[in-house]
Amino acid sequence: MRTEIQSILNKLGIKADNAAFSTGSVWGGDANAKSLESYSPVDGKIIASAKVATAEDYELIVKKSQEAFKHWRTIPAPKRGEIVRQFGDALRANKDALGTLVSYEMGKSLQEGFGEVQEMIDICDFAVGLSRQLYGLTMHSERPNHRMYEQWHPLGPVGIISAFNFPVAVWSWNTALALVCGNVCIWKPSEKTPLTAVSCQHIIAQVFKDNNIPEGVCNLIIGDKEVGEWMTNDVRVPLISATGSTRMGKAVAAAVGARLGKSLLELGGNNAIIISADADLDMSLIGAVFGAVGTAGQRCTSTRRLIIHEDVYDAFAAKLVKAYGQIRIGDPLDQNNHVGPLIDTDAVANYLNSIEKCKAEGGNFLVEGGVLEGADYASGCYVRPCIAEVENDFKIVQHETFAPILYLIKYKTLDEAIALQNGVPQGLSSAIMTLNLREAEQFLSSTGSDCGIANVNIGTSGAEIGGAFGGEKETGGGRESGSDAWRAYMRRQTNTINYSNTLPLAQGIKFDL
Ligand code: UN1
Repeated sequence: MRTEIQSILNKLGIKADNAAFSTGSVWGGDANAKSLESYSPVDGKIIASAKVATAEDYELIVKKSQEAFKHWRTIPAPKRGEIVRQFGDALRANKDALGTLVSYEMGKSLQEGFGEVQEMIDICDFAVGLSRQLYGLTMHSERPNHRMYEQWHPLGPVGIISAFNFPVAVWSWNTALALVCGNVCIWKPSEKTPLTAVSCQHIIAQVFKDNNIPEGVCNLIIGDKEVGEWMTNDVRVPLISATGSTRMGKAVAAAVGARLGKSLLELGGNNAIIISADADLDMSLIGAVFGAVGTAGQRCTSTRRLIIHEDVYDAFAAKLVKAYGQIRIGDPLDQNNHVGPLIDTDAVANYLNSIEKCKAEGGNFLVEGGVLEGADYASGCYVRPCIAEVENDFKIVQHETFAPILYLIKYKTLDEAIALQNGVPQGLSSAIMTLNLREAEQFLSSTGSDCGIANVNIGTSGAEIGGAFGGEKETGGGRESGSDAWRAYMRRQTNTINYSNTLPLAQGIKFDL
């Protein structure tokens, strides 16, 4: 392991990185359970190994969390917010260390690793304010001397299933909101990024300990698909918030739906930017290239398609090809590089397979893909971002490939462009680049983009935490992070109070004894 990473682990106080679960300060697991290894895609080395949780471990976690919930929900929301504020401060103190570890374990550029931790800090700040704003409405009762209002109560243990691509930020979006709402959390991180999860658990557990909060409020459980299935099938976990592929989300929705639980799904995207004839092409270039190659195309918000007006198509395609020639691929911890590796060699195989399929369907590659070879790329996970001219209805274009493959599609009219943009099964993020007000407003209207996120003169990725994050159709319909996404983490209760000295019935019904 690199020495800088070892010193980061020391700084984060990680000693028990082989444990299968943590309820706070206590780490545990069956020593004979099978291990899960965390490989860095940066150099292919094993960074750590973690035990996989057993069914007994899981039981213990759920029981602890139920116990902790009884106490946590009684702490006033602003006091819970104060603890989240301290968590945000702990993240500030550890931003460099955690951001570097994210970059090393997941492979995103160091800048994006720091950005990910910044998102965590931002959501903590948001949640602190929110802890004084968990508003319900008041209504006028139809009966005299009656008062009607609604209030929001916590749900209980919230199951958080997160993906490798944002190994820590998406957990924190869920956790910060769930905590101020009075819930406790059980986190199953991606099996590809257990070490960053262990680090976060160390950081947050210390905050709880410093505040004398009994353990079990934030729990970590490491494991594979089976652990996720225990959670999704468990009536004791009223809400499952899951981030990942559409295939995974359908399984989660079916299992949680079968027990009438709540699920919050943030699944695949197939995000497009429309580049209008009235676009600022230089600005569009930055949005398109960052959107397509940032995080090596492994964001759910990554730009996968560019829908370009025929009048600017050739000029913009030429700019793109030139820009792709300048992209530096390599060690993401070296800030001179723009693009790091894919998460693992399976992802590389998937990338190559998608390129083959695209060619078989008639895709014309303006920038060829391929796997980089040589000592600097020994992990076998470094690939070239590529660009192909395609038709929107190619099967491969309809599918989300989690890799830096950018598809170009030509259009004539804005109606056609919007139909193309909407003409995929997914509905997460979308954008239009235009200086034409009419075009921008049409794109944002009810006949425009069908996505959860629709931007003007901004790319598809890099959303701020203040807005609700998520999308429609196969993206799953969930909303996390800002705006009123907190409501998903609470149950609503309507209260009607009679302070009169009679008991009138609603709807004017007479019932005299
Ligand atoms: C994800 O890829 O799952 O909007 C989350 C963005 C980031 C979050 C992405 N703020 O690109």
